[in-house]
Amino acid sequence: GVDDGTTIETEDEHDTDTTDTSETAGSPPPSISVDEPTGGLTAGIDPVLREANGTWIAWGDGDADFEVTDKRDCVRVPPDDEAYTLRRIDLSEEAVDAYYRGFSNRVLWPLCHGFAELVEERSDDLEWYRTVNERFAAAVADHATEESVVWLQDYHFALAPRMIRQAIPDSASIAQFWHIPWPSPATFDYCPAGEEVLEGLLGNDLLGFHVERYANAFLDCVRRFLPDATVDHEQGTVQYNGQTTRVVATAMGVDAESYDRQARETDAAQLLSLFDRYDIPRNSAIGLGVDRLDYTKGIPERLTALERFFAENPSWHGDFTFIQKATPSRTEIPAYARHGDLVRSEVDRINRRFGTDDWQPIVYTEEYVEHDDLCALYRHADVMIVSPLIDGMNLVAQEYVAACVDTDGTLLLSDRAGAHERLCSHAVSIDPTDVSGFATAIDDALSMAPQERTARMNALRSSVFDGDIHNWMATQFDLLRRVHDGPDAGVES
Ligand code: ADQ
Repeated sequence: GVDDGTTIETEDEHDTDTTDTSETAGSPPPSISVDEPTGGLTAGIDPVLREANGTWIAWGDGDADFEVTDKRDCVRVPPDDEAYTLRRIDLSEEAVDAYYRGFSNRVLWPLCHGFAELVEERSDDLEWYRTVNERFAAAVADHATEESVVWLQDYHFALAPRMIRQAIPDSASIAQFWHIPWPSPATFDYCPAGEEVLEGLLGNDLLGFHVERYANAFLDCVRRFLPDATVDHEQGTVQYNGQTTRVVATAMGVDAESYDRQARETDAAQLLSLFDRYDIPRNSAIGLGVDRLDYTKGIPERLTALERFFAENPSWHGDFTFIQKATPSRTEIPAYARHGDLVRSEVDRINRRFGTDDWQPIVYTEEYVEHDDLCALYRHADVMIVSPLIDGMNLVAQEYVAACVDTDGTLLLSDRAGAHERLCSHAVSIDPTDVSGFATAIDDALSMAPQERTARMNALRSSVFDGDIHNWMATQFDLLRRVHDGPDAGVES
């Protein structure tokens, strides 16, 4: 585990509130209720925080969040077992728009995913990104001691590590995990203030990516854009401005046991009520997609492949239904709004083409799915389709495997997801842009012999359980301790 002095700083996926607090007038402490958010980062980090018993510094824009921050108070969460401290940073709407919906998600997100044509530079966004990074760095400095471990999450804090390094004792350690891909130098060349971004990240002792190719791309960018840095590709180190940064690949996993346990608790009645809710014929085989509504997730390509599959396989009409759960995300950004419209109109078009009075080939819903319903769907889906055009890792693929307790489902997985490196040998690999190969893979998955399906799923389950979230966390802290204290440092358990 991690000692109590740990300071963990992160950003919460903004699409749903992480924590909803409401205060009874004049009677602290406030009562707090928690909604589980949608987004891989928070889904992954909450169990880490519970184990670490640290301080989570995050921002929020809900009224209730302001009540907490107005008191300049930290709260212990979650309310039922007070496992860690939450410190909220209040950001104005202008700051959120420029920092989060601006530089983070109109510049860094598309750029890191190789969508340079979707980068939108607006005049004040970069300055706000700097300001918010400074505010977080100052908050970390408030909490940090000589022994602190500061752990930053993701692309919203590219500048903060260097600022934190200057503000806290030298003996404290700083690490960051970058949850999304890192682009090639040719693409990174389009990054406004690219050198500043690289310099910011080189304030870390340890910088983690999901897979080697992103770590290598980062080193390539440092070599190209910071000529004064010394890059050792073999050791994965950069020396710059008197600081050494170790750059590593450590693939993130999920809390596999909890998905397994929750899936085993689902019963046939729960599944039937889901079938009834979505008007699915009771004998239909089920395909499933679960994604944020993001242009990187390959949902239109998946719909095109399904259309081809239904066109070529009329015998499956009425006997196979595809459920697509899509969670609206970053909807104020035009590229996301356009993408949402495209997905919805494609679903309508395909349903009009093949649907009958009793059956729709695609059940599309944007509603939030409760965790137990999600696990019921994962458990009973015959085919899970995860088809991103590019994805740092993709946790949905791993959640499905962990919840597939009857070992009778098949995972179709894009060869462009980070998760593919871990799961490719026993998932059915697809190229999401190859319509014909993708449609054939859907047919193959539905027709696969039960023994093969089970053998593949058992192998997938071993990988997902071996590399779960606890393993990822232990690896991060083990590496950080070694980087910070030298290779002979002991590892606390
Ligand atoms: P995301 O892009 O958010 O994460 P992903 O890893 O698939 O993508 O995680 C999504 C999470 O949201 C999953 O835990 C899933 O269960 C949940 N979710 C999605 N839609 C839902 C719905 N309709 N109802 C309920 N839950 C839903 C980013 C990177 C990924 C990387 C993660 C973690 O883009 O590549 O895997 O961070 O590093």
